[in-house]
Amino acid sequence: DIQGVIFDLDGVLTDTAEYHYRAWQRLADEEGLPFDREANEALRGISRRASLMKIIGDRVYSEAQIEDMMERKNQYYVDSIDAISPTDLLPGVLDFLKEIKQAGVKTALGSASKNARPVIEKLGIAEYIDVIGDGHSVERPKPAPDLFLFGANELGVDPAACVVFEDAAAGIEAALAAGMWAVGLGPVERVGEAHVVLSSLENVHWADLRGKLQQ
Ligand code: B16
Ligand code: MG
Repeated sequence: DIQGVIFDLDGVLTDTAEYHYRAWQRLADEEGLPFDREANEALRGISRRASLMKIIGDRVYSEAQIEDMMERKNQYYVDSIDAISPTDLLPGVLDFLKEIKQAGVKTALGSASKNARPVIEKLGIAEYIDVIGDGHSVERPKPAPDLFLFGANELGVDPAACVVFEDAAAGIEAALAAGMWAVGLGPVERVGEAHVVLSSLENVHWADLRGKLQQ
């Protein structure tokens, strides 16, 4: 039976993607690097460094310049998330969190972001998340299974009894590599490898979903 739920953050509980996008765009403009909303799609769910590598492409920078650019982008991002509030929760999230808590299911966050903790607090959902796995928790980013395995281990739940909610292809891959159930949120073209694909958490009920996953 499923005993643990692991949530990705950006694209699942809230849409910080827009803030990440604006911060990267500002950095790219300052550096004269080509970047736009479409290019930003390829950054969904991937780490800060991997994102910058995609933006700089085959241009050559020193490690010091790379670190400086990552730091600047992060500063723009951190400034912009200051305004996050519970109204930034995606549709259905709060009801779903309440429902699974009621059902006695344990919950973990499995986000690539090093800023996940303050975002969870600003969203007002810290009381619904038992364990935080974030960009500080493990070395290897998604699609490696490490972050989700960290969450399961901290929860004390067998990976096979965990379900991951993800909006990124790399996240679904990571969940499957961890031997967990995967629920994809978004278009089939992106998250079609998941066991169940949903458009959002709106009107999703734990009892139904659990049945769908285990049959
Ligand atoms: P940070 P998730 C990811 O969050 C974002 O989708 C991705 O755009 C970002 O680069 C990554 O976190 C790292 O974030 O720069 O704050 O450490 O989807 O894994 O919750
Ligand atoms: Mg995500």
